[in-house]
Amino acid sequence: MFSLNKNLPCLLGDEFASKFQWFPEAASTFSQENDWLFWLITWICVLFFVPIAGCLFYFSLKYKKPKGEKAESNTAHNTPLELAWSILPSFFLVGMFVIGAKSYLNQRTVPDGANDIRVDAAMWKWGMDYGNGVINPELHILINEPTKLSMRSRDVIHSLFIPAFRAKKDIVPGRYNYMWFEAIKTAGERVVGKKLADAQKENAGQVWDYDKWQFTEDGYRFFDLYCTEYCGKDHSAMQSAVVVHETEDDLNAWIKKVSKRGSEVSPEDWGEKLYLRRGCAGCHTVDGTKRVGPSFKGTYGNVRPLADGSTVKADENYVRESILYPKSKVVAGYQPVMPSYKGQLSDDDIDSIIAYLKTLSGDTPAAPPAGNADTESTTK
Ligand code: HEC
Ligand SMILES: [Cu+2]
Repeated sequence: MFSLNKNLPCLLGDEFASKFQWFPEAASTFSQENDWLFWLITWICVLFFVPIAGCLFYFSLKYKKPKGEKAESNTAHNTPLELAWSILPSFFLVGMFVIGAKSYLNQRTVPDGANDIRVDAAMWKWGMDYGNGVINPELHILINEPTKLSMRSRDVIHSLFIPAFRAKKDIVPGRYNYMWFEAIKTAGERVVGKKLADAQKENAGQVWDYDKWQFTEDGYRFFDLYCTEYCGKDHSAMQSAVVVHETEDDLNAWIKKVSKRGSEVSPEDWGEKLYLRRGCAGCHTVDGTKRVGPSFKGTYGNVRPLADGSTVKADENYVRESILYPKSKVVAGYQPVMPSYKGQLSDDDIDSIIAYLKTLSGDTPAAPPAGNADTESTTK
């Protein structure tokens, strides 16, 4: 297969790009290829534009007629000249097309043996599936190995874009779409120790603020991941992080850590983590304000009015049913838009969410679980 010389200088491109930050960091094999081609085309355009525009100006001044004088017709024809300026540039055009097409085909053809991660896109959250029911909004991959994403949407068209990888693909409901890439560098040194602990403490009980901290909840530096297909009200919030791991052990350790509640984590804390990580927070608040769905404050143990006019007491079974079969009992005043989490949350996960909801109901004061979520051990 055709491959561009990765070491070819980007003409003046690299210089410019790093100086003006036109492009985000180049962190995948595609980045080098795409940027190289981009600058090649740009400079070919400049090469033609400058002399043509220069001649245009020069001649329009040189042959300017005094006012009032009639313009003469000039039908003189120069065949060699016309052939030359038609045929020569077409070599450039065909060249650009061939390089572009080859690189496009390369980016569309997933190599055999790529690590496969399933991606579940929904309004307005990402779920990256690492197998065995481990689903997390962050994308964690291995360096120098091709990763394939098998993507599906539950509702409308989304699009997954990782600028640093120059990789992007639409996700259309009703079918699987695929993309692949190979990361060539990590996003930087992992944050450990006090800085991480402070951030975790300050951020406790909220959806992790990637913009503010510039590292993930576990201290990893990351590349941005966006949805680039306008998909509704909270489209702009549909962003996540890509973490490139240097070793398989490190990646597996992370997967293990997010996979299930360790014995040292209480169900209430785990329930809160799931509430933040699994997209519930996008539709449900815990402070009493309505969002797309009702707030969880005071839900548990109270009587819920349903859309069909009946009522139900919010006990364990009701919450469980609401999570697994959201459409079977719809709360009055809300649209039945909640996605089902069947097959995505384990029984222990659901128990933990119920335990968390109990802490938010009226009788037990909703004390913020201050500082006890810091079980993260920072190895490395
Ligand atoms: C896309 C928005 C959305 C997401 C994401 C979502 N929900 Fe919902 N949820 C709703 C809506 C809307 C309702 C009210 C209508 C209904 O009952 O289906 C609801 C109702 C509920 C109820 C019943 C609440 C009540 O007041 O009686 C529970 C419990 C619940 N959701 C739990 C969850 C959990 C747990 C998660 C995350 C794992 C979650 N939801 C994610 C939209 C969402
Ligand atoms: Cu989207």
